[in-house]
Amino acid sequence: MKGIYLVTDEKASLGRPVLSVVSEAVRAGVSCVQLREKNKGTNEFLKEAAALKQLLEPLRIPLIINDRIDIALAVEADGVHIGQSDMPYKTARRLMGIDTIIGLSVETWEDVERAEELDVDYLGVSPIFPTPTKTDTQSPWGIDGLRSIRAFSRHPLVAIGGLGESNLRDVVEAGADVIAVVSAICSAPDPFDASRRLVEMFETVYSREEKRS
Ligand code: TZP
Ligand code: MG
Repeated sequence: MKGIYLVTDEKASLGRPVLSVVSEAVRAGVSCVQLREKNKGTNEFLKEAAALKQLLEPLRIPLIINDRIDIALAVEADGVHIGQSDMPYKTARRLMGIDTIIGLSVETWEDVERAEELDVDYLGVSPIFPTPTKTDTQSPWGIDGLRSIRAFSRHPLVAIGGLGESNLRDVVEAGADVIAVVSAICSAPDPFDASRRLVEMFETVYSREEKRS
């Protein structure tokens, strides 16, 4: 697992439909898409998930659903992303099956330690920096926190929160395998161009890191 991971947010998309932002981003090479809907009813969420599944499946880009295992199962999404107060990992795994992706947010060091016992597919290191996109968070990990998690954890790390072109290099160098963004793509004047620049920058920095290790 590596690359740029788009997390959707209709509110942050400057009036554009989520589907159009996602299609531009995948055309530019993002590796993974998470549908995150905080304000929609189940029916609308389900329709959006089905539309994204139709777009992403032929491209072999994983579709991850935030929080809602029922929606993920209904559209046969590739996985779910759960937070510490969502359905517990083991229950989510039992419902989703072994071949799906389950990502878990870690917001405290205790979360990181507990996750070591779980066969999650990645940790969402949340948030790296403070971000207006999500304000109900614990204190940010910062680059040093991310580095400590990298040294301790056996799991792939997806960094999220306040990330974009200006800090991508530092975050990858500190050990992130994946850079997750909302506003850097959803709120960009041109989501294709913004995604392209992030993807290219990621590839340059990550391949340098791989050579080093
Ligand atoms: N989880 C932790 S921070 C965050 C989420 C969903 C929002 C990230 O948004 P942005 O705009 O990329 O900072
Ligand atoms: Mg959640």
